[in-house]
Amino acid sequence: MIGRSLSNSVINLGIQDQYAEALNQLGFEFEVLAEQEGDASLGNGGLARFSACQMDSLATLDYPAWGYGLRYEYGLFRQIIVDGFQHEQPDYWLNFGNPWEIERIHVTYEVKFNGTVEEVDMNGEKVKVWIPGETVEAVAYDNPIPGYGTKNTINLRLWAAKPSNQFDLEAYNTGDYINSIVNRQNTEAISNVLYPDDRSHQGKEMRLKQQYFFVSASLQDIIRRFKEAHNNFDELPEQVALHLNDTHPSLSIAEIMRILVDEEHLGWSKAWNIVNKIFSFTTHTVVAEGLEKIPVDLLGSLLPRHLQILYEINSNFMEELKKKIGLDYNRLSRMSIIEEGAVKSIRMANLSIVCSHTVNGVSKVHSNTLKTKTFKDFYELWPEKFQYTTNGVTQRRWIVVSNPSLCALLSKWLGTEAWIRNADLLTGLRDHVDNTSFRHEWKMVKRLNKMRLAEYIETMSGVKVSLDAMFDVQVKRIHEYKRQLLNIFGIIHRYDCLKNMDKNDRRKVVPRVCIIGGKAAPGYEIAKKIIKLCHAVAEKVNNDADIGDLLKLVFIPDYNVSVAELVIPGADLSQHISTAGHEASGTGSMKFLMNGCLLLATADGSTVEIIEELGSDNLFLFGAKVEEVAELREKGGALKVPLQFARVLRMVRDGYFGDKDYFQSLCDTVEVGNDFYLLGSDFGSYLEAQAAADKAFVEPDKWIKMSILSAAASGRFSSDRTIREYAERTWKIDPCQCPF
Ligand code: CRA
Repeated sequence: MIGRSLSNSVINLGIQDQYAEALNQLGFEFEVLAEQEGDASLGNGGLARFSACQMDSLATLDYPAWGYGLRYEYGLFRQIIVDGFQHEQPDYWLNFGNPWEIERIHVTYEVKFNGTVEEVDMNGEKVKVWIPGETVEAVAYDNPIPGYGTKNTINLRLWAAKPSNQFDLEAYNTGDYINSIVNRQNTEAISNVLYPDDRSHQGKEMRLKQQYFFVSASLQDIIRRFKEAHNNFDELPEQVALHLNDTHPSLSIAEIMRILVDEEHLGWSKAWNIVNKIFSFTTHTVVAEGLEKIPVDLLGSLLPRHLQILYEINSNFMEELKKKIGLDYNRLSRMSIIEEGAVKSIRMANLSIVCSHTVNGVSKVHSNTLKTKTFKDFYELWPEKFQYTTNGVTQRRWIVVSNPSLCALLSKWLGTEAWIRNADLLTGLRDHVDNTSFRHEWKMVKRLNKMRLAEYIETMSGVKVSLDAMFDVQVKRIHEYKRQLLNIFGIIHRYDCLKNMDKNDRRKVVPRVCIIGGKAAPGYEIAKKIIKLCHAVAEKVNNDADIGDLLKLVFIPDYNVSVAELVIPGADLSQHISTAGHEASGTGSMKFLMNGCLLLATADGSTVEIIEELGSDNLFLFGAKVEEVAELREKGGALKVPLQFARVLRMVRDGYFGDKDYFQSLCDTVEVGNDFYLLGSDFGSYLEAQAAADKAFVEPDKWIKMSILSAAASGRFSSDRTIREYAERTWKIDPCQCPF
């Protein structure tokens, strides 16, 4: 999820001024031109944007790394809102071409599917031969990723599916010309469209085809590049580290075994020893239900040889496991790569753990959950495999590109631009926090960014907002666990209080602009209802003359990287309010922190580490802790839920915001006894945290200090730190400077 590339590229290349000057001579303004670029949205949410940040850091820190992915014709859908409802439109981002990519027509590989496996005799030995039924061509498109302050530029190689010439041959042989053309179109469909569900991808044939297509092309490419300089596969682990970013590329394991055993004839145990040394794995998911499973039948018909390999890996693993733990059948079945049951499936996470030398979590909390719950059995078997590397974001994109005024201010007061490569230097801001001119300049920068954002809001939604109000933002994918509904209920409560106040009391209230943005997966009904409720409440609140500037609610449509670049610098407060234990890491909070935005958050994911850096006095913390959640859930209907919550729920149920019938099922999800994400039991402390934020906002000096301290604490959350940790601990690679 790269977003736009122009600003980032000229900044990283250090040619910003010359480029702007050259454009000027041609009669263009850089800022205006940069706005014309469309976003590359080839992913869903946090994981995809995190990958883009990792690429920027890999390039900047001179690591010799490549990224691989799919060149989707249609990226993540565009969200439009009609009458408060989300509609999805295709994102045909390649309409006018993509100036950043280089098509490598000579870098193509055949990717095969279907068919049968036969056993043949080769020099007296029985070997398995896969006779595929379908062949597709993968063509490479390279997207250069320039590092900052270095000549190192790394590559993001994306694969597009093209029909293979073999079809023509078949058509010629069989005379079935028309069908062969239709088949050609079907094959191109493999890289057509990105699946828009960001957490579950169970059992879809096209998705499996996409995964294998991506994995097979990438591995053929990696092995070809290895063979250019090496002829002994024993050297592979020394030369190549493969990182599985979640389980989506985990078929690589079966594919590389197939290449080494069937094509390179290394023999199973030799191949297995090599494979074990090259893979590392990061899981980005918390709940066991979110883990990818592929039905055996589906995999077997699409990739028959791979299924055999997976069975063999599993049977060897089970044998080894029995030697270690004995005949504990429950545990053996939990740890097996194959899940028995109504739909027999391959557990991609188990496969990845068994075959990787390192298993990473994305935050401390997440890693503890992995060790004590999700992968407890594996942790007990191989404690040394488990690590955690907290996610990060690149300050080049999230300050330098998106907040140029803050960038200039930081360099001025830190006396150097070195923080752009070394975010730890941001702690130096603490030295100036008591300086009034610094604080004044800081405030002016925030105001400027709020102005930009206010203009955007007015253009997008027609709502005029006051710059004196607190800009309170929640932007991320819409999910029940992220609890946008808690936010909306808080807003309804605020509105209700305002309505019941006399004029004198209203004058004391801190004005708020509540901003919500994010996409719902097209099939996720409840998430779509949350979007609709947000619009229904906005309609009521924004048109209430009693309320005026005291409260506004705006939904920003089509939240993407470019919108984030505008919204984040303009936020005073941002909300990261997932039910504790559900957000593996969260990276949005890190971007807000860097931009001097205060956080209102639960102790979930990376927020726990943010608190370690920032101190709990400098953010507004609330809600149940991870270790309390299970017990609260058990109490269920016996939980004490504040009266205010019941009142808000009643208002929605009674049709105070219209669409009475439509919202009933949404209300059911948070009704006492059914409230899985604990909105009711967290509501009281949520309101307290909101009140504390109001209180701090009326003391501008205090607020600005907290804002400065937030940015000062953000250094640890640079993806440069993340990548350095991966490089040193997981991949064991050194920086490698460009020689010219
Ligand atoms: N949805 C997690 O939920 C995390 C990112 C990146 C997610 C986030 O908490 O910050 O990954 N998980 O690590 C995911 O995509 C497949 O799982 C996410 O973005």
